Amino acid sequence: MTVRVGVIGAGMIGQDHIRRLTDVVTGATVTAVTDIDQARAAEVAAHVGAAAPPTGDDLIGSPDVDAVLVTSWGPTHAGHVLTAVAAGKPVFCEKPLATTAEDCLRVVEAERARGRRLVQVGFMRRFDTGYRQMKEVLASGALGNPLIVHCAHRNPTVPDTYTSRMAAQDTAVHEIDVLRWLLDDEIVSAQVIAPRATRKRFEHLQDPQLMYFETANGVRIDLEVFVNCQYGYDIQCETVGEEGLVRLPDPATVAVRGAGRHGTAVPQDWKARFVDAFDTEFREWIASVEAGAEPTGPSAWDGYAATVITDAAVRSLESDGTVVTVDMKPRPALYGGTA
Ligand code: NAD
Ligand code: ISE
Repeated sequence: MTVRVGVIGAGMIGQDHIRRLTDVVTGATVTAVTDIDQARAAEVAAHVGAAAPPTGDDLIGSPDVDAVLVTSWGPTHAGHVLTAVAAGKPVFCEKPLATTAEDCLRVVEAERARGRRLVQVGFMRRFDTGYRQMKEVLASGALGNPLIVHCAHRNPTVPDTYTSRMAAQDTAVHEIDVLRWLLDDEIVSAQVIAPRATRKRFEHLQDPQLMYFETANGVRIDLEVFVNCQYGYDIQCETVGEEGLVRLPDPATVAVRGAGRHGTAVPQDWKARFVDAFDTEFREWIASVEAGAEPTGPSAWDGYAATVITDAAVRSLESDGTVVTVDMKPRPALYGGTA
């Protein structure tokens, strides 16, 4: 069976995922594309021979759409996801699942009411080979209990629309998700400290930020978020255990010797750094839809958890670095919990 996907939001990542579903992933075809910018939707749809229905509701209701991909702006995600769940269609939602914890919980409740998972959230790092190898090492027990995690998330620059809150909401949210999964543990508190600010930033922005998280098992995480670091897109992660440590590899590139130097290139953006992870993410999502199975990737509950934890980080930043307790509801049985 070929899975017929309808895409809501034909912007930057929407177009990239349409290319991926069309040219990279087998077993999928894009049959509909919609955007509030209808001219853009028509152009992108025509490129892949898809229809361009006027609204997200029309797209979700179309008999030519088996599964829905939401790549519109964050505040619109929850509405489209709820409509897709109500229609009983699998839905892949780019991060964030919703911009408020309340809206995330509405999605969780909608899935619980149907008695099955239909939603996958676009935290692609769980599909990165390096993170998967780290998880295997940690799960094997070879390093004993994990104790400390050191991370960095650096972007070369950000536009002036990027705000200090987005360091947690848009950027650190990827570490928040991947570390919950990597450690199989829950984050219970957040603290954000503002070090000396770089001069290479827009005046309104606190950059870099140092974030500290504690897990239920007492693991301490430090995360440097530096979004105007100038030199590249650089993701670092090292977990220290009782009997050793495991470190995320840098992406493999050739080493060049010349002009008196020896080195490898640093990726310049997240698209290049995580291209393989995105491809794997969509291959596995399409395979689950094709099989009529529940998705195996990040769930609506993971989307809720990420939003609650980023809310705590934002509250800490805005209260001069107070340690903020994460106020998370008990995890329902549908997502492996007991509630
Ligand atoms: P973008 O602005 O380039 O594209 C969004 C598109 O959605 C625009 O064309 C806009 O007109 C359209 N749109 C907005 N509301 C709509 C609605 N209700 N119905 C239909 N179309 C609508 O933004 P982007 O950079 O492509 O980001 C989109 C989403 O993807 C964001 O939530 C962002 O956080 C997420 N994202 C995820 C990653 C990742 O690493 N996983 C990376 C970048 C962006
Ligand atoms: C962006 O929104 C993303 O989602 C990228 O994956 C992330 O690494 C980047 O820092 C964000 O700005």
